[in-house]
Amino acid sequence: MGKLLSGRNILIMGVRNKWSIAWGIAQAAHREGANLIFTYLGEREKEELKKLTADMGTLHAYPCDVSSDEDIERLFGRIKTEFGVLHGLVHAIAFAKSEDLKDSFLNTSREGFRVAMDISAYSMVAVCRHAAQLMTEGGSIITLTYRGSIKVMPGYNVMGVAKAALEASVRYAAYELGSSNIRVNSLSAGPIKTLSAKGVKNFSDILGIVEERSPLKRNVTLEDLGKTAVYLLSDLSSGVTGEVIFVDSGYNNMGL
Ligand code: NAD
Ligand code: IMJ
Repeated sequence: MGKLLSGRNILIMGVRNKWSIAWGIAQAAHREGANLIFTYLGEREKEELKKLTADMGTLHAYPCDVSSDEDIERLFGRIKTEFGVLHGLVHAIAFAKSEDLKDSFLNTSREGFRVAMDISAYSMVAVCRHAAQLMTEGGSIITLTYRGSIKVMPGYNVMGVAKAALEASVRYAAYELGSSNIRVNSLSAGPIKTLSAKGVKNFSDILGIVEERSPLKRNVTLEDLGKTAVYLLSDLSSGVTGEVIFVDSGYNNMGL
């Protein structure tokens, strides 16, 4: 079989370092022949991207803070000028204030709730709208979610609410973009030790529970996520849209 993503322009948002899920997906898409375009949040992430992509050829990377409408508009303007067409988009971005990811969910402030929803859910709606304009040959958009959207994970708190909004946004976006042959899906990852999981209380216990109780008896890897992302970004998933695909060693199916 030929490479699954050759000739496809794919925008990857959310690489922070080599542990980032977005980086796992970027590597898998690169192996399948995709032309990768990256966004980064700040200078530190830009330097990290330069190092990570050193053997991938020319780096196409643009700054984008998704809390800024101007950044988002500028980003897609530049992609339109430099690439014309977009075939894929990976949204792997989430943020909540650290004080809202511990202790009491009910103590979430109005501002903390707004920030989590803005960066972790609304940003997907905004980038879908802009990306769709450039997906003139059809396309595939994916985002990353977590089972804390449907079940209570102590400490995940306002992020669980934001992920529920994100998953619902995926369904509405999929409905609107279907007639343009643009598919929108989310990939629900099991726990992975990234910077976004650092500092989570009892994280190694959580990893241990998945290893012990999941059908596959192991935790998922960046490669597992990368391969499913390739499936969702490629024509292999041509009939799939609006879905939440679990890549969690099957853990979500367990009752006990
Ligand atoms: P990560 O920290 O490597 O990635 C998070 C990214 O969000 C970073 O690149 C950061 O720069 C970016 N970001 C934060 N605020 C931003 C803003 N205002 N504008 C632009 N970018 C911004 O961690 P990760 O675990 O790879 O997270 C990627 C996605 O995967 C997130 O949506 C997360 O919720 C999801 N996820 C993670 C896990 C896990 O266990 N690590 C499990 C399921 C889902
Ligand atoms: C995050 C918090 C609490 C419990 C958690 C997580 N569990 C897992 C995560 C069990 C797996 C990681 N995850 C799925 C996330 O979506 C993380 C998002 C996140 C993490 C941070 C940490 C640093 C910070 N803000 C954050 N915002 C979002 O300041």
